[in-house]
Formats: sequence, structure tokens, C-alpha cells
Amino acid sequence: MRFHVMTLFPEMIGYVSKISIIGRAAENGAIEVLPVNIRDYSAEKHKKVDDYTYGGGAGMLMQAQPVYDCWKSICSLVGHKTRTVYLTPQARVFTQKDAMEFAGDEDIILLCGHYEGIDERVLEEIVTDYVSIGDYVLTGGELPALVLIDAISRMVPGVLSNSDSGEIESFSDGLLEYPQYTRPAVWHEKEVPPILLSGDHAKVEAWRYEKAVERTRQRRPELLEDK
Ligand code: 6GU
Repeated sequence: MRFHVMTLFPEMIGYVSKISIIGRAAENGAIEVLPVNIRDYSAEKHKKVDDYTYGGGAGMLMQAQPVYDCWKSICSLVGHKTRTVYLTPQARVFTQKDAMEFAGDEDIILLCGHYEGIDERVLEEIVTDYVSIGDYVLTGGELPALVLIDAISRMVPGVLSNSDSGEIESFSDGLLEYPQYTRPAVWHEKEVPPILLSGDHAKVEAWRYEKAVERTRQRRPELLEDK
């Protein structure tokens, strides 16, 4: 799967996509992360990409032309209609369900905004999905784009190895993960729950399920309402 990231800060995207599980997946060829600098598509001699907003008010807006030409260039490279996601707090919140759905695509374009946003007319022409990562405001769409790349990539076949498989469980059943423990068996006078040392697999599974429900009820009770 290829992630085409339209951004004014391509170096912000490159770093994260070279390390850890996502970096390994990129190295294996399971995914590809391709930052594209919107500024390279500015038609102005000083490579300007922003201007004042009509109607007044503070802040600058990204102009339609460089965003559109950048998108066109990616589209001609891809050669087929491609999902184009605009990262913005003015949108619904991205979920695990979206991550699973988007992971079915071969290519995806992630558009990162900056300043006060982007001229609405170009958004109308290119954006297929508007997505936020939570109810707070960030200075740009790059961190949200990286969040999507991470969440989507781990749903792409071949990205998680067997030793990452613990990661597969969390959230897929709509519950928070149960508590986990590793050596030593006693730390700060706290013992690991004895069932986990019993070797009784069925009892361990039942305990984990019970703890997952308990934790979900305590920390995210609204998740249980859908069940
Ligand atoms: Cl996608 N962008 C920005 N700028 N802020 C956000 C966000 C996105 N999601 C939450 N806050």
C-alpha cells in the first residue's frame, strides 16, 4: 500500500516512516510512504503557497492552485481514482473501522493543511474523506497523517509479524486491552495475578476477558453501550 502525503513539511513525514514497525514494513515493501512537497507546485516566483482570507480575519490560507497541481501530479502517477483524505479538526473522528477500510486501498492520498486551512474550492474538487484525530487543535495535519499511516499500516497484510501479534487484539473486539505482566513475578511487593501463572489456558482467557470488560467499563464506558 502506498501513502502519498501532501505537505509543506515533508521531512516531518520521512522520519517516523523509517523507524520501528512502520519502518520495517516500508523496508519489506509492504507499504511505501511518499511525502510530496506542496510548495514545489507553487506557480509563483517566490514559491508562495498562502494568502489572506477574503472577508478578513486573522491568519493565512493555503491557496487552491499549488494544492490542486500537487494532487494532479500524484493522480497521474497513480493512474486510477484514489481516496483523498483531508486531515482537519472540522471532521468526524477517525476510528479503527476506518483504518480497516482504508487498508483495503492500494494507494491513499493524505492532505495536510497548515495556517488557517485551505481554500474551500480545491477541497470540494479533490477530497473524498474528511478526518480528524480527536477533539483538540493541532498546528498542522502532519501528525494526524502519521497517526493514520500507523493505524492503517498495521491492518495491511504482512506488516505485523508474529511477535507483534499481541497488537492485533487490542480494540478489534471493541474492548480495551486487559492488563499484562512480565518478569519478575513480584515487583514492589506486587504479585502477578496467580491465574496467569497457573498454566490453565481456558482460565487465563476467561480472566483476560473479564478484565477487558472491567477496564472498558471503568475507562471508556461508552464503548460498552454499542454492545
Ligand atoms: Cl486532522 N488536524 C489538525 N490541525 N488538528 C487536529 C486534527 C487534524 N485532528 C485533531 N486535531
